[in-house]
Amino acid sequence: MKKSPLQKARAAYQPKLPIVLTGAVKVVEGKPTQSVADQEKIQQLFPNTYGLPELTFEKNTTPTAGKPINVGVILSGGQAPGGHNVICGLFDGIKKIHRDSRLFGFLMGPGGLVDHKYVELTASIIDEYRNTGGFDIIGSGRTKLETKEQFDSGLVILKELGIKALVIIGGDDSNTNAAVLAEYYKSINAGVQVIGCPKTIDGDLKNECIETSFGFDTATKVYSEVIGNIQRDCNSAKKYWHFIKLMGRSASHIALECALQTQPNVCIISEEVEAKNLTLDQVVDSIAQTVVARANDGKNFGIVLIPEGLIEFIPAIKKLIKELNNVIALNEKEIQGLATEELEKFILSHLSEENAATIATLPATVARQLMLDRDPHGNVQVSLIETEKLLSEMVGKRLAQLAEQGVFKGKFSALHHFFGYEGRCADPSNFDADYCYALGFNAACLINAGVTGYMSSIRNLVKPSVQWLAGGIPITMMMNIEHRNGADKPVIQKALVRLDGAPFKYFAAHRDEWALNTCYVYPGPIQYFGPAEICDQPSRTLALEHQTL
Ligand code: FBP
Repeated sequence: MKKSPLQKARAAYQPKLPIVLTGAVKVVEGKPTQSVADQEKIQQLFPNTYGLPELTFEKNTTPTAGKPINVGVILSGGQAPGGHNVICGLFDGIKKIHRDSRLFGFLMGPGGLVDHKYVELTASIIDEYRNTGGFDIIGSGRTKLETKEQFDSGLVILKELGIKALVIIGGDDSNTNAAVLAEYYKSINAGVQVIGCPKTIDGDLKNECIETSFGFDTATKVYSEVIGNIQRDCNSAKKYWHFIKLMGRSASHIALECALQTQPNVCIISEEVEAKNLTLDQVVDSIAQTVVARANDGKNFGIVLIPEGLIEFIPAIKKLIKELNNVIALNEKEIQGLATEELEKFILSHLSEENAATIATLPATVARQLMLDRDPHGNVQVSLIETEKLLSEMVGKRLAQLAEQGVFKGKFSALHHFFGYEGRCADPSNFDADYCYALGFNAACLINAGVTGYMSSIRNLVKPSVQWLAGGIPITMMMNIEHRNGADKPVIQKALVRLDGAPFKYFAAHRDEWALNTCYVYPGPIQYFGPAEICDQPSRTLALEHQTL
């Protein structure tokens, strides 16, 4: 395989392992744990894996001889930079336990376990993927591991390969499923441990014990580089407003982090829109006001960052989507085979007055997308909605009204961008390369400790990586009960942007200045080689949350 010069240099990078994991480790047990909410119900659902203690690894002065162990690994959900290093760390970790240990990768996500599709990951394969982006070593998928049939089918291949532990690298849903699988295998004495690893560029799998999910650091650095480049262009030509949508299915962590890194004129935070019960018109008005204020100062250009999930956080649209889903689900037979126009008419005639009024305020293309574009489960495909175009179109209309009233005397010309896939498979930053390698290596230590239902946890992340702390957190500790698809389910609590958290507070304290003045910061590309202050810095979110800024 042909490699670029950077790829070759990067292959030689040796991730910096926390000192505590560099020799023999001993396990220190903390106090028994409780789930974040709904303790009784979660305990009932996880009788074998509830209440386990937090684990911390410390250096052991007396090394113990390990036995060979066969381990399986799965990549689940959207790609995130550093996934390969989790697998490399896991491989090196189990080889350190015993050189005859073996690692099997299940192909294309959890479906590979159910369908018995796998590959043995040997040293020569692993070495090709060290410090690289992507999930292509074994592929990823979104099959949900939920049913007893799937668990039993998986167990057949695990037994056949002599696998004693399975590592699931995924987001909140995949780790929820890992906990359910761990509980089931424990309840039937299957002899298979299950360990989770926190992955997602969205940054919404975090809590007191998991400081960040991997991939967030690299993805936001990539997006911030490109936003910075656009800001330079914008400040050079001084003639465009750039509307930039940023990935992140639900939470706005990515948009917020990019705003902290680049200081744009506007950044919408979905969680704030919801908390303030803002309408779409109010969001549009606030952007239009910034455009007017800048125009009054002779600046007919600017940058607006928009989180991908915004539309679902606008309370009125949330209500509308809920009713649309119901109308479609309850009238399945009636609407089957209807031509587009008839279908639109049918849906509109079944909406409440309030929701009909909301849909009437939306541009026709968006209203149609909300009514007609459905996923296989019948849900609105919100991620397909071009929010960046929707907002700029509405801002344009508002400015035209303001121009008629003589309030807006400037020019408004908008360009649109969506950054998501560009960052998900980038070569991991040094932070993610080190963090992921440590997560994988640490997962091997948890396997060696004989535990199940734990998530690999590496903490103290704002410190240099050698000082990081390592251990395991019972997954049930992160769970609560949520009502999903008509039923109460135990799930890992999703971490949304906290309006009382330090990253949002910093942003809120500076945004007025960033709106009117041009305070752009140009982060430039990720640097892999050079001084630590350029190459090894964690995200601003992490630094602010742990007060090192
Ligand atoms: P995960 O939650 O699985 O990590 O995926 C995150 C994400 O990148 C979201 O930001 C985005 O909305 C979604 O995946 C896109 O999904 P797909 O890869 O299926 O297009």
